[in-house]
Amino acid sequence: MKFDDLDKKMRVYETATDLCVLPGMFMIARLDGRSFTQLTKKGGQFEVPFDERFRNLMVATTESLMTCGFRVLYGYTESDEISLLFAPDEQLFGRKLRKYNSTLAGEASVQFSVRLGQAASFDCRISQLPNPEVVVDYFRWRNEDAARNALNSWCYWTLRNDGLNKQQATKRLLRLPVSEKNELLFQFKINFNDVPSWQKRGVGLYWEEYDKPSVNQMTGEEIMARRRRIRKDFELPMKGEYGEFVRSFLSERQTQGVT
Ligand SMILES: Nc1nc2c(ncn2[C@@H]2O[C@H](COP(=O)(O)OP(=O)(O)O)[C@@H](O)[C@H]2O)c(=O)[nH]1
Ligand SMILES: [Mg+2]
Repeated sequence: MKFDDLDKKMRVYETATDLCVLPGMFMIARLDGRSFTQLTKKGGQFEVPFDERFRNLMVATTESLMTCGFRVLYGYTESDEISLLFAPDEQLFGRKLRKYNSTLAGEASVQFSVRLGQAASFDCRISQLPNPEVVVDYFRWRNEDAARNALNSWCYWTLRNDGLNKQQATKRLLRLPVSEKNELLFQFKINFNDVPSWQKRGVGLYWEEYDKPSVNQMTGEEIMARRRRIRKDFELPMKGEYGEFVRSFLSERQTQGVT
């Protein structure tokens, strides 16, 4: 069989089941570290329950995903996961799902591994959301997940540090209401309100404009040039205010401004 014929024959098997995200659907990617419970435990290289160096690795990985060719309006990271909201009219790779999943998982894995100095990998999935309200709900969901995780992790490690083993600490926390988890921490002189915001609410990354002093090449005149850069927000707003904050990334100005 000639190469062209063979190519045509085989290509079908690769592409016939390709799924593309429909126009008008909002795309959000979520990447999650694979077996990071083990990875973070190994060699006791990270502090529990939260470690700033680990957080910085996640933030740097999120930033690299926002600057690797996709039009990402908002990046969000908590624990070992990253969420990315794409511009609604993103056309890269013809909106082919497999391209987004594989490229983003590969990019996150390599960026995180290089910074950590050891192999680590991420999986990726794409949510296809029908309207801005669901986009807001998505981010409120991950935000709430961060808060729940933070409370549980703080309680768990406080009990472990108090001498309980894995099973005892887990059992002690089983079905314990939120108020009693707060109370438990309080008994150890930990006020959950005072726990750093990034641990409870995660970290947001988004584009901001700024004026950069430069020189007009034609006239030699000093001018201010409008530039864009990524802002890392370690103090995200809460509840309803967070909803408004997420909604603002879908405003016309924001969705058209990303390059
Ligand atoms: N020590 C430490 N571990 C963390 C930190 N953030 C996330 N992790 C770990 O990352 C894991 C993420 O949970 P999950 O994705 O469900 O677990 P996985 O399936 O093993 O990746 C948690 O169980 C923690 O062990 C951190 O700041 N410090
Ligand atoms: Mg994980």
